[in-house]
This record gives sequence, C-alpha cells and structure tokens, in this order.
Amino acid sequence: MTWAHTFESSPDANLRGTLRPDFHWGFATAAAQIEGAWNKDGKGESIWDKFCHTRGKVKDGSTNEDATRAYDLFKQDVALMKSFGVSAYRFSLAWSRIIPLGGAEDPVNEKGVAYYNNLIDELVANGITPFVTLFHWDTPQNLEDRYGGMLNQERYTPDFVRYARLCFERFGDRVKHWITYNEPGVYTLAGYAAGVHAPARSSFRERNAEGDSSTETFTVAHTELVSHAHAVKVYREEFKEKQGGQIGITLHGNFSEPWDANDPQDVEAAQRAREFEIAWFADPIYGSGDYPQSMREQLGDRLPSFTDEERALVKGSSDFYGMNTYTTFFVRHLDGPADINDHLGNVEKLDTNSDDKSRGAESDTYWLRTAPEGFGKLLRWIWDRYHVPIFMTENGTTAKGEHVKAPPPESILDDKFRVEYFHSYLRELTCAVLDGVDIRSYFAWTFTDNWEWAAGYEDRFGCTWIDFESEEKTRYPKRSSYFLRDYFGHLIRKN
Ligand code: GBH
Repeated sequence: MTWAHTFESSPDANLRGTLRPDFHWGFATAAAQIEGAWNKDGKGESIWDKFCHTRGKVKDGSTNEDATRAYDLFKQDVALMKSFGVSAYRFSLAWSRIIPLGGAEDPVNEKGVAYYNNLIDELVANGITPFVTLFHWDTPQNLEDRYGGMLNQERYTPDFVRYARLCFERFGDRVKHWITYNEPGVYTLAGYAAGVHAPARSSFRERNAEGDSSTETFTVAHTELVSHAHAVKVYREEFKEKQGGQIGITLHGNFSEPWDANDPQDVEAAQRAREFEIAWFADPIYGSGDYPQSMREQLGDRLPSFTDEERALVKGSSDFYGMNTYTTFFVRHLDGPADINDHLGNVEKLDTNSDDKSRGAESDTYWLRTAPEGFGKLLRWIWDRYHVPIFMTENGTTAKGEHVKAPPPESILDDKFRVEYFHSYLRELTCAVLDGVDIRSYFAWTFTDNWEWAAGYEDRFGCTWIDFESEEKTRYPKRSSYFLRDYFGHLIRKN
C-alpha cells in the first residue's frame, strides 16, 4: 500500500519551495536500537548490552540482541529509504563494534569497520547523504569496568578522541556531516540522575546499587563537553581541510511554558527550566562559554568549573546546533530551596496550565504530546540566543493502538496521528524559516519501529511498522513515510 499527498489546493499551497534546495531530510536511528548482531563479528559489549541482560531493567524484559536486524538487512533498508525519497540518513556508530574494548591502545575490529564502510557505500551509491553520530549512548562496557567511564574525565577523554580520530580516518572521505554526541544531557540525566538507563547509577538505592545523582550527573556532563571539544579540535586540525566536512553536537530539549503566564515566578521558572535542560550544554558551546548563572546559583560547587583551557576549547566547538525535540511541558515554580537531587531548576512539570489547557494530544508514550506551538517557540529561542544554523536531527512520535499482530491492518498503517504530528511540526519549522531562522535539515525519529531503550519494544516510533515476531523482521511502511516524502517534495525548492 502506498499513499500520495498533494498540497496544491490546501492551506499549504503557499509554502511551496520555502526550504532551501540543499535542505536535507530523512530518518534518524541509533546503533543500539536497530543493529542487532550484538555480539557478532567481534563486537564488544556496550553498557546497553549489559543493561538489557540484567533482569528487571527493561520494561518488557526484552534485549536488543536482534532489534530490527539492521546489521544484516542494511541493503534492504537503504532501498526502502530511497523509495521514500530521502536525501540523507542519520545513524550512529557502535563504538564497541569498531573498538571492542574501547580504549586508545585497544585493537580495532576490522569487521566492524567493514560493516560501516559497506553501509556508507550503499548510501552514497543511492544518492543518500550520511550524517554520522559517533556516540548515541552505547559506551563500551570495558571502559566502564576499567575506570568508571565518563566519571573519569582524564582517562576517558583520550579513549573517545582516539575512537573519533579513527572514524574520521576510515569514513571521512565519504562522511561530511559528523555529530560527536547525541543528547549528552539525556545520557547523564537518565543514566546517572534517574538511574533508569545504562549505566544505571543514581542515589536511589531501591533502584541502583551505586551512584550519586547530585554530583555524578554534572561530572559526566562536563566530561561529555570537554571530550566533544577535543574530538572537534582533532577534526578541525587534521581532517577538515582535506575532507571538507562539518562537525557538531546534538542537544535534546523540549520547550517549557509557564504554568501561569501571569505569574512572574512561573515565567522565570520556565526560563530556568530551559537553561537547566538546554543552556547547560549550549551556553558553554555557543554562548557565554560557561554554565548558566541559574545553575551555578542552585548547584554551587556540585557543578564543575571550566579551566581556562577547557573554556577556550569548548566555546565555538560546534559548526551547527543539532536539535532533538519532541514536546512541550508546562512548568510551575516550586517554593523553598531545591532538592539535592533536582536537575530541572526547582520546578514541577505539568500536563495542563493554570487555565486547564492541555499541552497536547496524548501519544503512546507518557511524556510525549503533540505540541507544535512550543516547537516554533523553541526554534526561535535557540536562534535568538545562539544564532547558529540549526540541523533538526530528531523529531517524531508514537501513536496509540499500533500493538497489533502481524500483518498490521491498513487502518494501523494509515497512521493519521503521526501524520498530523509531522504536518503540524513541519508547518512550524517552515514558518520559522520564513521568519529568518536558519534551518538546514530535518530527520524524523525514526525510520522503523525499534528497540526503545528501557521501554523495550513497547514504544513504536517508526514510520515503518516492524513485525518483531518474524525471523525477517518484516517491514511494513506506514503512511507517514509517504507523507514526509510528499510534504518535503512540496516544501523543498528545486533549485
Ligand atoms: C531521543 O531521546 C533519543 O535520542 C532516541 O534514541 C529515542 O529513541 C527517542 O528520543 C525517543 O524516546 O522526564 O519523564 O518527562 C529523547 C529523550 C526521553 C528525554 C524522555 C526526556 C524524559 C521524560 N527524552 N525523557 S520525563
């Protein structure tokens, strides 16, 4: 089943050709969520392999041993993407597939390198531009065991830099768009503050045997920023000139709206929430060169300080702003001093505001609601504060009712809810472009249903439905794939 959409006699007619001819669109994925082959061809263990093999950690008890089998089926996947008319594909490399033990002195796994070479070649042969993320949360387990992973900035940084350099060397002749880290904030908040993601550390002993949410969270963030900057320095000094690519980081951030827009304390709280979530990483890179004042005030010495050398290295260390965003929350200020384990800026996150207005239609994921207006505001907030080109690197949704037995009926594949989500968000994106915001890509999250981390196979974010019961992980495109094809066909200017 395929679908075609036209926009000529719709309110979208006048948006035709609004996006630049070299605007990239496609899908984004992450290695640990799709590849499978978790221990095949020499791949080493990652912290997510360990996490999902630990009883009680993943909601449905599943592992990512097979996932969507993208490792085996990449040619089929590239062909499917091509049929959707994408111009680009954003995927991540599994560090422990390339360097099984992870460290700077550890051996390279040539079979792992070959897999990514084949994938990149297949993309290029099909006219699809690869956008490569070095790190999407899957730290080699051995580095965790050896010295505590990112808690040890001094030992971790050279290991990450060697991995990055190897990737530039081996893939940089064809890869011109590099992303160092995916969502460094989510990695540390979920892994070290809440303890619900790998490596599963926090102050909460009912959940995690070790950790300190009030300090480790910020230590790990600091390591991510500094190691990112070192990798970028290597790229700029040793590769950029001959390879001619760009390099940056992708930050996660939802928009925060005040619960009561007439209460100055809530207005301030919303700004503070954006700073804790976004400016935490973005100010050091694109702004003041230091953590936001609001964070320093609340966290004191628990927030690390940049040495002069680190500050100079981090500031300006991203050629673009990689943006992942999904939804909007209402936030209300809390009275009294912040909890020691607070990471939100002493606010409460709510689904409705003081007028009982909902933040948006419910998806199949508790935190995610369709909230396009906040997306439009977020784009302008980032543009006004940092003024760097924005690459949208993730955006998408789950939809209720997609847990059915294969083959999925047409009513399920006709995913109106997801189509409406994309349509409303892309209209906001286009309006922001018309207002002068420099936006250069859009990657939908995600290509196919996949292994959604600690939520297992329960959250289906794909624009293609997957039969996880079948040996071949049979792919069934949903209508949203064709909607994106047709809508971008309308929005992107043809020279
Ligand atoms: C992205 O992260 C990831 O990059 C991707 O791998 C993942 O599959 C995708 O989103 C979909 O989840 O504090 O209770 O409000 C998005 C990360 C997930 C971060 C939810 C904030 C907190 C929920 N977000 N999370 S809550």
